[in-house]
Amino acid sequence: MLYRTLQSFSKYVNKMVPEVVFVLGAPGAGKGTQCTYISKEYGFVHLSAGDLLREERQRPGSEYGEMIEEKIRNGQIVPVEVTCSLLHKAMQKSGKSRFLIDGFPRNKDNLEGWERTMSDKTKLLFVLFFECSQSMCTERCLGRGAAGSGRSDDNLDSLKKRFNTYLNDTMPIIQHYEAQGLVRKIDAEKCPDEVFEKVKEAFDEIGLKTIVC
Ligand code: UP5
Ligand code: MG
Repeated sequence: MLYRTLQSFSKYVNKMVPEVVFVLGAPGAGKGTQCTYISKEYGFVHLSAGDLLREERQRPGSEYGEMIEEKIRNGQIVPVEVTCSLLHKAMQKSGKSRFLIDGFPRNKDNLEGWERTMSDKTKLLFVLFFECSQSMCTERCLGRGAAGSGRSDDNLDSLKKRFNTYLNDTMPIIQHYEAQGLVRKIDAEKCPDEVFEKVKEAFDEIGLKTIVC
């Protein structure tokens, strides 16, 4: 009897732990686009670390605004204390329990900061890794810039820096998770719908169900 009660209590507690999927890949690989599809189909809350930082940059009176702008324009990574705190607040505010964390963790500082402050409060389900060539990603971001994205980093100079950071700092993080068998690699060079078909396979593989409307 006691064993059963403890078992159902532990199931209840486990259910309460927020579940997280990290979404990584080069600048312009399609992380944001695919997260929109996933959140519609699987009910995850999409939290883009880049979007949260851009919002914080715009917030009147933010003590981090200038620092964030400089880092973003130069393709450098904002200190984890700032990003993690924005992510944590957004998770709490949502009141939900399943999150796609888009574009994070992208260096050792991010990884260590997350592990220090968030890993015991969350459960990492897996890491989605969108693989796309530098030339295709650059073309996509420049296209988005030309179409009026307003992003201060959608230009050739920033893109070169963003790519250097991606190769030097983010790839080792992806390899770190790969060594733990947590990475689902997706060919992101196809059209968005075809990419999403592969994403769905990854979600189905771990038994995540689509939302029934
Ligand atoms: N597009 C998308 N998919 C396509 C497809 N399959 N076929 C053809 N076109 C496709 O897509 C980019 C463009 O490509 C769009 O026009 C889209 O329509 C098209 P998107 O889905 O936006 O790609 P995404 O991978 O999200 O590209 P993004 O530019 O957002 O990636 P980044 O990782 O560079 O940007 P992010 O916003 O995450 O970070 C920006 C900066 O913030 C970083 O460089 C860094 O300075 C800072 N940052 C931190 O410091 N810490 C963090 O934790 C996060 C960010
Ligand atoms: Mg994005």
